[in-house]
This record gives sequence, structure tokens and C-alpha cells, in this order.
Amino acid sequence: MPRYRDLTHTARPSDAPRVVDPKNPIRTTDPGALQMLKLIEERNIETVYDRVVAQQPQCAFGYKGICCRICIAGPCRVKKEDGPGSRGICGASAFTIVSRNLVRYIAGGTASHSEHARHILHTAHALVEGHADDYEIKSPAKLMKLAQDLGVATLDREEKEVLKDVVEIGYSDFGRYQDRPLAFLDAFLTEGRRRKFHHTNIMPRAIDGTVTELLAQTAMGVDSDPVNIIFGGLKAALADLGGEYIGTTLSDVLFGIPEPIVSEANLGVINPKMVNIAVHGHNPVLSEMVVAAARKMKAEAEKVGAEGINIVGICCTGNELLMREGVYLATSSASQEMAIMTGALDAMVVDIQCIYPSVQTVAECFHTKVVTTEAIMKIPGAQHIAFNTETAMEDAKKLIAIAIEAYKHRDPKKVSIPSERHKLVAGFSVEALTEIFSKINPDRPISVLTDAIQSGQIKGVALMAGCNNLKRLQDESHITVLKELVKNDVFVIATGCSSGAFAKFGLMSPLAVDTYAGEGLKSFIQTLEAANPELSTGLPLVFHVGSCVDNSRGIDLAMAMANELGVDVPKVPFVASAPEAMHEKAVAIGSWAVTMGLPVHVGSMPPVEGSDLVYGVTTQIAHDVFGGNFIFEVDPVLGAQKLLNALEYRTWKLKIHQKTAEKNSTAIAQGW
Ligand code: BF8
Ligand code: SF4
Repeated sequence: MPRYRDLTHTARPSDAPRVVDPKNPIRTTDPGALQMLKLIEERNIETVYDRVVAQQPQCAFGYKGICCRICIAGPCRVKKEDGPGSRGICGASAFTIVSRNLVRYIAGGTASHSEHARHILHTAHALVEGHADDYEIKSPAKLMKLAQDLGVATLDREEKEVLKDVVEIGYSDFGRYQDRPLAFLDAFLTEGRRRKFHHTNIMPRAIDGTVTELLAQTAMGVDSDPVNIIFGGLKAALADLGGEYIGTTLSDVLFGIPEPIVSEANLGVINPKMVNIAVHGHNPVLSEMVVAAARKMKAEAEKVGAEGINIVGICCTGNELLMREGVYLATSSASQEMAIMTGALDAMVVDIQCIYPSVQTVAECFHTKVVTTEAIMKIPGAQHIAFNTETAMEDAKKLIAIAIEAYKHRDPKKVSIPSERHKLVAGFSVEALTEIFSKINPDRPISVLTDAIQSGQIKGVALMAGCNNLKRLQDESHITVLKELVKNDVFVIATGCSSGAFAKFGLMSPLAVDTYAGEGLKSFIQTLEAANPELSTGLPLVFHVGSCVDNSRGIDLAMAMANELGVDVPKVPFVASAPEAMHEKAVAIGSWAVTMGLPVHVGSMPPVEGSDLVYGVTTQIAHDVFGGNFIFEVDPVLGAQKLLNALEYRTWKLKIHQKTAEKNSTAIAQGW
């Protein structure tokens, strides 16, 4: 069987248009957002959909990654195949420029995720030092497990003492100078991956140091070797994964391990009779406190004539709250402005990342107050209330008071809330999934998943992740890839705005299983449900594993499957897809996923086509070195087909090697 059935071995994408319908401002398929579009047209409000059209056609040099702005002799563009125009002023070739630009995305993504992680560490640190009384250790079990993974003693010790040691290790992971690997990465890897990262010299020792080193490596006149630059990028991508592990594990310690929970999604969750507050961004340290404060301030809301306070989530902080608190998810990244346009949103409280500066412009047409809360994130015109972990509850109450005050100025004539809302079941941490599997096999729970693959009942597992990118229509690619995968019996887990899309469309509901799952997947989900009668929520078509930092949960599942099968990750029928990738964070995640050994589909073309060498390294050579590779394909049906081919290839090889091992009574071969 040829590799991924690509008979040409070029790994080229199809000829599908890179920007569909570039003049059409109706750039969404989200039913809630579509209901808002009519209204927007009547009121003549500018949205992201208009701005995408205004940017077309986008710069072809930038699009291919062959524009260099790293020093101010530039910008330099690669204009010709040869001669002086084929290089930048300093002599940098296309492969140098493309690879430098690409890995600087990774540096940005790693910095973002780790800033989030650093904030959570600070909160845990303040808690053990007695300066964050509004927080607690919600999951001592997670803390003890984490401590054991990190080699921290737990016997006869106070929880806070253990947490103190864990936090110290986390801090060292930001600034370690000794030649030791990142603890929050090393602790979770399979033996095979650990060896691979040492052999290829990409095991990071500190997050901040790795990001700085990458910026230094890619400065004007430093590294011009594209392969060396890419390896520097992969090291930073692994540091990103370490940051995600800090974020996920310590969030679980402070706010609880997610468990299956029922909620609803799409703009219809905004309640005309209540004070509506959207929490938008990424960091649960703030939004968890806003939820807790809202529960205490119902009476204040009633005093101004509202029935109560309705907290709704947007983007990843929405995902964090959805899976731990069952908070409604109002919408995801590309339709964030729509939440304000309902005219019923009294405040939008934001922390960091993926917040369009335009939310303030839109809010100025309504009574909505946009409030920024972090020192590194301000928006001109928006109010700023500094959020401190030391005074968390007090600060959260101030934020809610702003919303209650704004509610008094709500104009009923401007209120127009779409009817669209869908029930869903979320909260499937790896612990929750393991618990579900353990009802069938308590000794080896993950074998329930791997056996289903080996028997052919399901085709494998896919982690669907990533953003919205309006080069195609919002959510269309997420929904199409998902439908193709589940129809073909793939067990799908989802994070970030991918899970947001599924939630908004009603695909994260048990009701969707019958309609969309293939026979094998349907019977697998039914078997799990039958073994878990106490799970009153039922099981969904696609399993929500959280926010973007929680992609660490996805790779945890892949590694658990690898250990169960007795192989390393590159042999596991497990793939990833970011059908609408947009953010630098998505580039960092995709890059570590490839390094961890996964085939990774990306449905929006990153700027790598300006160098055949870089394109070849990311889509083919990476596979030879790490066992994972990028699959760039903008057509979502074809993208799904390529993922199915990758799963089929892995399952086929796995079976052959297992049969051989059984026949010869040996361990399964590793070097294939
Ligand atoms: O971290 S999926 S648009 S919200 S970057 Fe942003 Fe992308 Fe959404 Fe969450 Ni992730
Ligand atoms: Fe131009 Fe070289 Fe400067 Fe880049 S680093 S802008 S290619 S001179």
C-alpha cells in the first residue's frame, strides 16, 4: 500500500480555491451568526466578514511566506527564480525566509500558551503562599497524580506543601539553565518519544529560553539553514506542549477535573430577561471567579429588574467554563462580534488572546461594556479593571457590577437574539474517558479503544482542533471534516474553536449519533453507554476535551493508546486536524503534534509554498524523522479522505506487525 495512497508522492494539496468566494461577505455557515447577518445589513455594522472581503486579494508574497521583514533593510521579497531578485538584500534565499517566518509563528504561539500557563502558576503560587484565598485545591487527586508524575514526594505531606513543590518545578520550566529537560514535558512522554527528542536534539530545557533562542536563531544574519531553523522551531513547539501541560494540569488542580456535563451552545443562550456577561479569551483564573461572583450577586441583578445573571462563554475560556461549570457557550472566534450585536450583552469581560480589537467598535453601537483585565491586553476605548489573584472575588464583583449598571441602559429596540441554541454534553477529560472505558475493562481501560480499532469496529481516533479562518466560510470545514470522519467510524475528540463549531451546530449532542455516525462508531458509542447506565447525560457524537491548551489531553490519549499497543505514537491509528487554523498558537500545536508522531491535516494553507524544500520537510521528511507529517489540504472532503487514508495505513501496518509478533512469540517490532 503506498504511503497515504498518494500515488504521486508529492503531498501536494488539491487545486481547490484558497479563498472561496472572495467577494462574498456572507462568510459563515453558523446558523446563529447567519440569523444575525440580516440584522447587520439593515443596521450597516461592519464585521469581520466585511473586512475579509476588503483584504482580498491578499499579498501573494506574504501568502507564500517569501516576504522578509526581519530587519529594516527590508521588506525583501523573493521575486525571481534566480539572480539578485531571488534573494533578500542580505542574500537570504527563499528557504531561509520561509522557514524563519514559519518558526517565528511557533515562537509567538509558544509565548502565548506559556503566558497563560505562567498566570496559572502565579495563582497556584499565591494560593500556597496564602495570598489567594478565593482559590482552592479543587482536585487533590489530580495534584497527587501530578506530583507523582513529576517525582515530588506526597507521602504524609500537606496538599499545599506538595503544590508548592509542583509550582517550583513549573517555574523552573520557564527559566532553567541546567542541561535537564522540561519537567512538565518529560514526565508525560512515551519512552520512544523521549529518546527521539534527545537524538534529534530538540528536547527543550526551559520555555522562556527556547523562545528567546529561536528569536536569536532567526534574527538577521544568524541561521540560514532551513533544516536547522525548522529543528529550532520544533524545539519551541515542544516547549509549547510543556506550557500546555502546565496550563491543563494546574487548571484541573485548581478548578477540578472535567466530567461529563450538560449545557447548551450558540447565540440563543443569551437571555433577554437576564444580565448577560460574556467571558471571552482563555484564562480560567479570571472567568472561574466571574462565575463564582455571579452566583453571589443574583439579588443585585434583580434589583435592576433582571431575572438574574447569565454568564456565557466565547472562545477557549468558554470551553474551560463549559466543561467544568456547564456554562453556556455563546459562540466561537469568528462570530465574537455577533454576541454584542444581539443588543442584549451587557458586558464582555476579556482576558487574553483571540479577542478582536473590533469588539469595542461594535460595542460602541450598543450599551455593551467591554472590560479588559490583564496588564498586557488593553483595547483603546474599553474600560480596564486590573484583575489580581489576591483580590480575585472583589475584582470579579466589580466586573459584574459594571454589567448590572450597563443593563439599565439596554435599549429593548436594539435587542435581537437568534433562536439558535443546541443541547450538548461536554467535559471529557482523559480521566473521564478512562472512567467510561473502565466499566468495560477495569484493568486495561484504554484497550477498549484500541481493541475497537483492531477489530475494525472503529477506524481510529481523530483530534479535531483549531480556529476559524475566513478564507473559507466559518465552521464549514470543521463540520464537513467531522461528518466525513464520523460517517467512516472514526472516534473524534475536539478542542478549541473546532469544538465550538460542533457545539453550535448541535453535533456535540447524543442526538447527533444516530444521524451522523457510521454503523461501527454508533455501535461503539452504544456499547459505552450500555456499560455506563449511571451516566444520565448520554454520550455525544464528538467528545469535547477542552480548550486549546487542552490539546495536551488529546496527546495524552494518543500516548496511552501507544503504551497499550506496545508501540510508539507514530504507529497508533490517531490523527489530528485543524480545518480552519489561524493563530500562531495553532502553528505551535500542529508542529508539536507532527513531532509527537501524528499526521496533521491543516485546512488553511500556511505560508510555506514559497519554498519547495520547506514544503517537502513539513509534509514528507518530517514523517521520516518523527513519524508525523503535515497534510495541507484546503478542500475539507479531500482533507478528511487523506486522514482516513492515514488511519487505514497505520491500522494495516499495526495488524501485520502484531500478527508477526504473535507468530514468532516476540515483542512487536518498533522500527517500522
Ligand atoms: O486557543 S481555536 S481562534 S480561541 S487559537 Fe483562538 Fe484558535 Fe479559537 Fe482558543 Ni485556540
Ligand atoms: Fe531583507 Fe535579509 Fe533583512 Fe530579511 S534579513 S529583511 S532578507 S536584508
